[in-house]
Formats: sequence, C-alpha cells, structure tokens
Amino acid sequence: MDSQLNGGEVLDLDVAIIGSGFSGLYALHKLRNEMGLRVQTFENALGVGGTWYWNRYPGARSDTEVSAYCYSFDRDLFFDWTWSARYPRQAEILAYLNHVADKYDLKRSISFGTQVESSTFDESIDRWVLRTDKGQTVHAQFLVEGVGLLSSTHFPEFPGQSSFVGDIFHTARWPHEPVDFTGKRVGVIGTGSSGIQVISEIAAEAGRLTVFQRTPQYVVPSQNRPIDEQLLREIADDYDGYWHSVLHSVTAFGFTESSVPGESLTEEEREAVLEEAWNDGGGFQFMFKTFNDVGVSRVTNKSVTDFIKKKIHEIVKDPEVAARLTPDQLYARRPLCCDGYYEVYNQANVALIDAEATPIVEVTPHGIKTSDGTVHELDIIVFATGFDAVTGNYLKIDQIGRGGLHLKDKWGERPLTHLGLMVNGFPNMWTLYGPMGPFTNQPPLHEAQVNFAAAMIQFVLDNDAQTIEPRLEAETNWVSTCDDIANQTLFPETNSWINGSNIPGKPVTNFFYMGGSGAYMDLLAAAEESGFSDFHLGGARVSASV
Ligand code: N01
Repeated sequence: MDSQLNGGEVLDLDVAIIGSGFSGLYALHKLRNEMGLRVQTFENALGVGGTWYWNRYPGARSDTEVSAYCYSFDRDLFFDWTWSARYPRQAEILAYLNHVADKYDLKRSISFGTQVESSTFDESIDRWVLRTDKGQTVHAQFLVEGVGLLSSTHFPEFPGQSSFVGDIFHTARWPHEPVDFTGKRVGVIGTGSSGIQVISEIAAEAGRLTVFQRTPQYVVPSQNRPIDEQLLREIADDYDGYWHSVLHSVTAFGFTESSVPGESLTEEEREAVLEEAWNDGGGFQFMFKTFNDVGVSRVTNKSVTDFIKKKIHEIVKDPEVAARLTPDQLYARRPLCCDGYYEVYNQANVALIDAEATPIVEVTPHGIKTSDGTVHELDIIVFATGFDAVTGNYLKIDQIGRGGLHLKDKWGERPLTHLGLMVNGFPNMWTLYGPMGPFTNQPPLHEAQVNFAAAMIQFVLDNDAQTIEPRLEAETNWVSTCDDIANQTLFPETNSWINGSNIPGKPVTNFFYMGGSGAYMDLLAAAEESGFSDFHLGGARVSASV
C-alpha cells in the first residue's frame, strides 16, 4: 500500500492508526504483520518516535530505567540492541524506535506529515471516516489512537510575546538543528521534568541563565550509570518471567516496589532508607521503592519531603536561593529525577526568579518583565511549560461518535472511558494510554493494551460482527472505580498536569487508574476471559454473542 496517498483518494482499511510513537508502532506491527490486516498509520511528524521525535531539547532523556523502557514482544530485539546507560538520551531512544520501525518494515505503512483532522463514525456503514489535512478520506473498520499522553503542547502566550527579537523555543517542539547557547542570555520558563533537564544541560553553556520558577519541585538524582550487567543476565535467564514481573508490579518500572509502610518505621529508619534511595537514584524509585505508603500516608510523605528539603539546603550554598527552591507541597506530583539539578544554582551565571511571587507579566522585545517591574534581558526564551496532557491530542481531532456525539462534548466535564481504552458511543475506537488508563511506566502497558485491542478486533472478526464498544454501565463503573482509588491517595491534593490544573479552563479532575499495573493486567485478562462481557458486539450474525 502506498504510504503517501494522493488528495481526493478514498482509502479503505481494516484499521487506521493515529501516531507512530511507542504505542502506534507496536500496534502497526501487531495488526499488520501478525494479524495480516490492512492497516495504515497517520503521523503528524515527519518521522517515527512520538515523544522522542519532538522532544529534542538539550538534556532530554528517559528517566525510566531503559531495561523496562523498551519493547518486550521480541526477545531478539531486546538483546540485539545495546543501550549506553540506564537513562539514555533522546537521540538514542529515537534511534531505537527507528531501528524497530525498520526491522519490522513499518515505515511503508505510515503516512508521515499527515494530521488527522476529523474522525466520524458513519453508522450506515459501521466504519470510521477520517479526513486528513492532505484532503484524504479514509474508511476504516477499526481506529487505534496512539496520540500520546504528553504530546499536545502547553505554550502560553504572554502579552507582547510576538515583539521578542530573540528566539523562542518550546522543549517539546525543539528544532532539529542544534541551538547554540554559548555566551547567550537564556531564560527558561518552567521547572517540571523538561525544565530541570534543559536547565541542568544548558547552564554550563549559557552566558547567563535565568530560571522562571512558579512552583518549586522535589528533584532527586538519577545517578545515571551503565545498565547493571547482572540485571541483563537475569533477564536473559528468564525473559518471560522478567516481563511478567514488570507488568505485575505496581508501576511497571522494572524494579520491585517496597512492601514496607514507612509508618511502621522510626524517623531514623526512614531516613536511612531514603539516603540509600538518594544514592541509588531515580524518581519513581524514590517514591515507590522506598516505602509502600509515600503516596497515601502523610507521615511517610512528610519524611520524604523533609529529607529532600534538607538535601536542597545542603547542596545549594545561598540559603535564600535554597529557600526559593524548596517546595511546601506534598510529594505527590509526578516524581522527578535529574543529576546535578540543584547544583546548577551554585553557578555564578544562573539566577532563579520566583515567578509565583513576581509573575511574568509581559515579554518585551528584549526580555521578560516580571510583576516587580524588572525586565530580565534575554537572547533566547525556552518554554518548558509542558502539555495539555492525557486528553489534549484526542480533542485536537474532531471526533464524532454515534448519533453525532462529539468527543469534546462527551468529555466536556471530564474524560470517560472503559479501562482507559474505549469510549461508549465511539465503537471500534481504542485510546491507547488514554484517560482513565493506568498511571505507570508506559511502554510495557502500551504492548498490553495493543494486545488487548488486537484480541477484541479478533473477537469482532471471529463473530462476524461489525462493531464493539463498552457498555455505558461498565464505563460509569470504571470511572468511579478510578476516582475511588485516586481519592485514597494524596495525588489529588497537588496541582499539575496529572489533574488537568495546568491548563486554564480544563476540567480539574482525576485522569488515571491508580490501582497499579498488576491489578490492571488482571482486569484485562478477566475481561478477555469473560468474552468481553462489558462490551456490546454490534452487527453480529452469531446471535448468542450480541
Ligand atoms: O511539564 P510540567 P514538563 N508561567 O507540566 C510551568 C513527562 N516528561 O514538560 O508547576 C510560568 O511538568 C509550570 O509551573 P507550575 C513527565 O511525565 C518526562 O516538564 O504549573 N510557569 C511547571 O513548572 C512530566 O511530568 C521526561 O506552577 C508556567 C512547568 O511550566 C511531563 O512530561 C522529560 C506557566 C511545566 O511542567 C510534563 O513535564 C520531560 C506559566 N504560564 C517530560 N505554565 C523524562 O524525563 C506552565 N508553567 C522521561
């Protein structure tokens, strides 16, 4: 099949996939190569990689140990590829994803540089009708969307921004040509995962670096180093067992989470555990490998925040700067890690602006003006301001289900899905790692969700049916289960992209299933064993299945 269609042509497919990041690539392999379906992928970017295509900013790297941040479906692929470190850089991960796309001959079925603008379910033919910005029309029985959890950029526009005479970049839309910071006056807005990585990297290069921090964050070191050879030997000895244990852990990050409640220990004992974790590195490890109640116990959470606060004051020499860097919130945002982050603020060329106390009010032709009237003169402004997460990319496409129902209306108050994967009223459509899906390391769960979607597609085909969609009651129950679990944690008490509060006007709510990867895997298995009883099969000729 031609990967580049001519405008005006109608393409008839079994499956249309949107996105060629980790999830979309595997979906293409599974559905085309393994199941023999007629599949075409539509990809906005000019290459594969999703997140790793777009986020080329200096310092961008995985903060998940790469031995669990990769595909598992082919043992040869796993052992044929050699990673340079536990937390590889963006370029290395992008090279890996290109290698995967080439090894499984995927690129010939991807329309690059193609934005799907709308997808409408045509009930008269039980097909999705997609329209692209290239004027193409696509008919597909099944629609698999791997559009990215953190992909739709949040790019605030301050008054006067267009008057800035220097360069403005967003970390998640970084140019392909390297940016030269040498001797330049650089401003970075934002101190989330992207901000801390870009700040730590360019501080050495920039003439002067001014960081505009609104909310201080807890950052622990990554302690990046080569992958443990012993771990690789253990994976080789029991490959399936390793991936089973990853998927059946809580976070799917490839380490064993603690089963010890911090509350059961003394303050000194907790501190010893935290010191060991600090020296071993990793944000998710710090939250989940230390104790099993950091996210639910105020006592344990306070020990963790006290410990990191103490570290900030030990590392940062100027007590005023250390105080500005010190959060006063719970340790209940997405945990961050980065080597050498706090150390940067000891450099004479780095300044930290408290953008909460003195917010940015304007971008002038030569810099950023804060509310105290100061103009911080700059040559380059880097927006590390994050994403309209989870739902952003789904809602960029005008998606219309049964009865003319628009997804943006269905999700107006809050997103609704069953298992984070399917939406009532939107048959034959899968939202990979979509809202109300698991809050875990993504690649292993992408594979699990694609396998589940593939089993559902096979189920539809085996039953000579046309459609499958979740029953409304199942969707309602799922969302309320997700909310019940989230409400037992401390996460709803902090504001970030995790609850939508980073985007003005976006509903602030729970977007995740926080019951853990293992429990989620059990639910997928049970759904399949039940013959997908939570789902309605439409147009089947086998009456018993309807
Ligand atoms: O985005 P963020 P991110 N004025 O939303 C600030 C993944 N990721 O791109 O906290 C001033 O976390 C905002 O301030 P506040 C990872 O899952 C992974 O950094 O809202 N400031 C905040 O400081 C991560 O969690 C890696 O007060 C403004 C920052 O911008 C997720 O992506 C690397 C502002 C945004 O932080 C998002 O991370 C990168 C404004 N108007 C990303 N608007 C890995 O390491 C926003 N901010 C794998």
